Amino acid sequence: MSVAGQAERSWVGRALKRKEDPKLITGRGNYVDDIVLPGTLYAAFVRSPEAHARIVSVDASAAMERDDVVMVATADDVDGLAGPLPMAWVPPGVEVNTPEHWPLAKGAVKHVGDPVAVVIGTDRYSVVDAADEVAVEYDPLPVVTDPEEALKDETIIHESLGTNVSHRWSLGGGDLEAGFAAADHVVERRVINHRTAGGAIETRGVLADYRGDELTIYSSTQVPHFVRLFLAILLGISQDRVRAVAPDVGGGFGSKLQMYGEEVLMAWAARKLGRPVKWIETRSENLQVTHHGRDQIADVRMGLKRDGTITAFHVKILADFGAYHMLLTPTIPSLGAFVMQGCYKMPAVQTDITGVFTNKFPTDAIRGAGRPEATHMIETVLDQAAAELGMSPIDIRRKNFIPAEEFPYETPVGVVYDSGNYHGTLDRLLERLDLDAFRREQEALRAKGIYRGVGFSTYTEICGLAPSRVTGPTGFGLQAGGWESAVVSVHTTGAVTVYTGTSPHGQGLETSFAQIVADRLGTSPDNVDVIHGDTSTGPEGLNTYGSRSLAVGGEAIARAAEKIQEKAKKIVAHQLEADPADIEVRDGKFSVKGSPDKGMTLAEVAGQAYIPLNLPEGMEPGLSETTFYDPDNFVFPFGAHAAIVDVDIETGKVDVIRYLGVDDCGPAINPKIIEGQLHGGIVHAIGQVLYERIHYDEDGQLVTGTFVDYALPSAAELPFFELDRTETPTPTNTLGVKGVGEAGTIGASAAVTNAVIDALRPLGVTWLNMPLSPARVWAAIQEARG
Ligand code: MCN
Repeated sequence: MSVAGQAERSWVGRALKRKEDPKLITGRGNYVDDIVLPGTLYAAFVRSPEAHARIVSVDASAAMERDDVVMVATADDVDGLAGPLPMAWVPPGVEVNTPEHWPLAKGAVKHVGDPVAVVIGTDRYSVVDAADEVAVEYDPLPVVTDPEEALKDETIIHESLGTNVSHRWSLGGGDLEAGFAAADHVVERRVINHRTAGGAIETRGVLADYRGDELTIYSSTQVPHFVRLFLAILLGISQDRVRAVAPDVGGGFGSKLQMYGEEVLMAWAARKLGRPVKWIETRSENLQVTHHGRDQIADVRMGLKRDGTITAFHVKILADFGAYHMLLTPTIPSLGAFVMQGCYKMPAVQTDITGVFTNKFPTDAIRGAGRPEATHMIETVLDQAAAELGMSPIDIRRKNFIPAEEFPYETPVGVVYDSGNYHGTLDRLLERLDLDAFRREQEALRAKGIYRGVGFSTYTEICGLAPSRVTGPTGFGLQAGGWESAVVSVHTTGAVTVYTGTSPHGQGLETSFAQIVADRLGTSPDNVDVIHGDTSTGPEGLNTYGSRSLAVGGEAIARAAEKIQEKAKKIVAHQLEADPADIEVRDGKFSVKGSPDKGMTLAEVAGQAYIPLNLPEGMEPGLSETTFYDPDNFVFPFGAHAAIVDVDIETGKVDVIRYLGVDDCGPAINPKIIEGQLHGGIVHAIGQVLYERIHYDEDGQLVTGTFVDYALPSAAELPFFELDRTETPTPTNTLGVKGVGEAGTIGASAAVTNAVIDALRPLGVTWLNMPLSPARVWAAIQEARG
C-alpha cells in the first residue's frame, strides 16, 4: 500500500513494532510515581466506609500530633476554589440536574470511598497510618443502590435537587408507531449492561509542584489539556501558568478521561504548603473511586416483518450515574443513541434515556462509552428475532444491512454514516468460518454431551470526535471543540519532531504518527519523534478518547507534514533549478521526477532552510508547520465478529474456544497496532461478559473491590484471536482512516452472549443477560430444565 503521490515503498501500511515499547517493557518508563522531586510530601485520603451518611464530626487531632504529618484538611479547609468539580458535557437541548461535587465531601457522603479528609505528610506510608487515625463520626442515611428504586425518589441522595433524576432525553427519527403497526412480529427484551471498571495497569497518580507562581501537575491522565484548563479555572491561576504533564501513562480505557478531585487537591495543597505533593492511588482505591462504566438497564422492542425486515426499534434506557456527575457522565448513554440502528436500515428508531443517581461511585466513559451498550442491545435482540422468526442470524443481518452503494447514509436521527461495506466484512468472516460445517459439528458434539455455540455480532460505531459544530455547546453540548492540533518541525540536521495535542497511553501513536510523517518527508519513522502529553510543548490540544487520535490528530499531523513537503519541494526546486511540480518524495529523497539521482535529502533541505543563504525570493527561513484540523464529520468503523464457546452444563462455565473478527477502520497505518488494539478491545468485552463486574450490595458496599473479586481475564482464559480486515476509506479525512481503539469492545460482547445462548438453546435457554458467570448460566440451565 502507498500514499498517493508518495514514495513507492511507503512506511504507512507496514506492521512495524511499536517504537515506544522497548523502554516500557524493560522498566525504563517514566510514570508519575517515577518522578522524584526534592522535598516531596505525600497524601492519603480518609474515605467514607458509609454509602450515605451525614458527617457529624471529624477529629484529626491524633493524626496531627504525628511528627510526620504536615496537614490534615477537610472540605472546610480547602479555601480558594472557584467552584466544584466540572461536568462539561450534556446531551443536546436538555436541562440536567447536577449536584455540586467537591473534591472533599461537604457535610455528607454519598458513596463508599467519598473522601472526607486528606492527610499530607513527609512519608508515603505513614500518611496512610495517619489517615486511619482520623476519627470521623457518621450519621447513616438510607441507601439506594438500585436505579429503579432510586427513580421512586423515596430516598433522596441530593436534597438540593429534590429528586434522584438527573434528566430525561430522547433521540428518535421516523414514525415509531407506524413502524410497530407495520410489524408482523415484535421482540421485547430487558437488556442489562452491568457496571464495570477501566482496570488500567497503572492506577491513577498525581504529583503537583507549585513554585514561582507556576503550577506543574504530573498526572496519569488521558487529558492533560483538560486538566490544565480546569485547574486554572478552579484555582484561579492564569492558564499559561499551569503546565499539565501526562508522562508515560499505563492505560486508561476511558477511566483517565476525567478531572478528578485528587488532581485538584494535590494542586491546591502544593500551592498552600509550598512543597510538591504526591498521591498514588492504590488498586483498591482504583476499583472504588476511579470512574466506572456501563450500568444500564434497557427495555428494548424491535418490530419486524415476517421475512426479518426491521420496521421499528425502540429502546428505553435507565442509566445508573452513581452519586454525582463527573466530566461526561450525563452524555455517555446518549452516545449510543446516535448509532442505535447499528448497521441496519431502520425506518423508525428511538432511544429514551433516564439518568438517575444512586449511592455508588459515578459512571462515565469506559472504552466504547455508550456504543458497546447500544451494540449489545441491537445485536442480541436481532438474534432473538432471528430465532423467533426461524431465520439464521446471518440471513437476518444480510436482510437489513445498509448496502455499500447507499453511503454516505443519513440515518433517521440525522447522523450521516460516512462509508461502509457490511456485507464485505461478513463475507470475509464466513470465508474463515464455515457455518454449515459448524452446525454439523455442533450437533455431533451435543450427542457426546458437549454444548458448543456460535454467536455473531456485526457492528458500526461513531468515533473520531469530531466536528466542533456538532460536539460543541449547541450540538452534543460538549463545552469544547472537536479539532486537533499538530506541529511538525524539521531540525537543522533533518531530525523531525512532531507535537500532537492527542495524549496516547498505550495506543502506539509514537509509531503510527511517525509512519505518516516519514512518508511525507522522505525519512524513516526512527528519525521522527512524537511528543505528547505536555501542555508546555505544542499548541492547544484536545487529547485522547473516543478513538479520535488518528482520524483527527493523525490527520492534523499529515496536513502539517504536507505543508512542510510543499515548502521543501520549493527549496529543492530552487536549488536544482527545477519546477516545484516536478519534485517528488522518493526513496528517502526529494528528487526531480525522471532523474532520481538529482535530489536532496531532508537534512540537506533543512540545512538550506536554517542557513538561508539561497532560499527562494520572499521565503521565510525554517522548516516547521502548525495545523489545526476540524473534521466535517465523525468516522464510522464497522466489522463482523464471531465467537465460538463451549458451555459446561454441569457447572455453567463458559469457555471461548475460537474468536474471529473482520474489522474495517479504513486503510491501515500500522496493521500490527490495529491488531493489538483489537486484541485488547475484544478481551475487554469478553471480560465484561464472563468475568468482570463492579458489584455493590444493598448497603452500598463495594463487594468487588480487589482483583481477587473483580476478575480480569488473562491470556490463559482466551484463545488466540483470528483477525482480518477490509479497508473502506472514509471520505472524512485524507488518510481515509477511522478509529479502532474501541471497536473490539463494541463488537464483542454480543457475539459471546449470542454464542452462549446458541449453545444452550437445545436445553431451552433462550435469553441471558451478562455477566454470564457460571452461577448465572447454571441457574438458567436449571430453570429451563424445569
Ligand atoms: N490505527 C492505524 N490505522 C487505522 C486506524 C488506527 O494504524 N486505520 C492505529 C492508530 O494510529 C493508533 C491506534 O490504531 O496507533 C489507535 O488509534 P485510534 O483508533 O485513533 O484510537 P486513539 O489513539 O484515539 O485511542 C483511544 C482509544 C480509546 S477511546 C480507548 S478507551 C482505549 C484505546 O484507544 N484505551 C486504551 N486503546 C487503548 N489501548 C491501550 N493500550 N490502553 C488504553 O487505555
